[in-house]
Amino acid sequence: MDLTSQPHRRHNPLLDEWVLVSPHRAKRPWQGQQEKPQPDTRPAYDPTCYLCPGNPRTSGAVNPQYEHQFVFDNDFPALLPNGETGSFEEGGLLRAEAETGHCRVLCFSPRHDLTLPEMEIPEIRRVVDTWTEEFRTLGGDPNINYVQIFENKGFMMGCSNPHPHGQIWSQRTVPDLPSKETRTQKGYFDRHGRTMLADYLAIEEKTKARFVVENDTWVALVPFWAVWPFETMVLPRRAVQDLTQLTEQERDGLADILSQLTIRYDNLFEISFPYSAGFHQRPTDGQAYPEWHLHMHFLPPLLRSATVKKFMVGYELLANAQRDITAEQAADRLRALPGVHYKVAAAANILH
Ligand code: H2U
Ligand code: ZN
Repeated sequence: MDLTSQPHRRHNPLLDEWVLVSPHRAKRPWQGQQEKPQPDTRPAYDPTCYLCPGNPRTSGAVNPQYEHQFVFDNDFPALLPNGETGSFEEGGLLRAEAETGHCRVLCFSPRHDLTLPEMEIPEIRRVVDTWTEEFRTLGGDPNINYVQIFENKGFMMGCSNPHPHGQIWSQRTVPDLPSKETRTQKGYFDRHGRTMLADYLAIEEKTKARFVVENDTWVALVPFWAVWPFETMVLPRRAVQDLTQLTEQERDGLADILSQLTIRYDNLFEISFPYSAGFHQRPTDGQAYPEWHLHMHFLPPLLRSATVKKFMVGYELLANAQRDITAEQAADRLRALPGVHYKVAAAANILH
């Protein structure tokens, strides 16, 4: 079967879902940007920003003069720690359960004008350490069985504030997607005695056709079954179940791979590239999860330029996901981009 020109379906073994791929429709989707991006005019400190150091938040709390990272309880949390317990049922079809948890906000940097690709790697490493400690503390709570660490970046993704930040929601139940990934990874581990993603990485390693960037401890690749045009997965070479099991070298490696990947994302259309990204890790209910292989998903909406996004509509909403450009084409495109941020490159040209 020809994966480069024939319409076909690809299977996602993590979610046990399919994506329809229509490569014959991809008429040169990478002509580069078509409109001039708006210049980025963010100041290093914004007196009106509720995440900048020293500023008041809506709740009346005042942020400390933090120098690296700052984590606080979300003032408008989707989950409450001491909520009601109990459930609701009617006729066997209407079911509801009380849910409890914590919502935290993590500022990656005191600088209002930076994002991950513009931060120094040692500073990203501190973010990795903060994620790890949040996972350890929240996951250690007996009432918390799953911790979701994520970042929503860009107004296109519904992010309310350009100040670099992410969120951490932790809760009593395991939400749908990590719960599906637990089921599929366990099925694979029970049959093969190895994690699904270790075996997947070994297949990808043979050709590296879908690799974007790699280092000694991590790989960022466009998964074979990617849905979003420039979707990637960030995988540790060693199968670990959660962030707390990473060695010092692997934490450094994660900071490096995040820098390398997000710089290429920004360079793709020479804009601050929007995405939703986050970790998938083992549930924190105290059971053993040898099948779990920690990873990150990057889910960016853009297709063709700074403003042309992929729409998940019609067939996608009613049948299943579909894409035109193949995962291999997306990986080729990302891999070929320079590893120096376009703003840094532009500044260096001015100096010459
Ligand atoms: P997003 O922009 O990624 O949605 O995150 C911002 C979060 O910050 C959002 O969940 C919270 C919002 O509830 N927030 C506060 O906790 N305090 C504030 O003063 C404003 C916004
Ligand atoms: Zn700010």
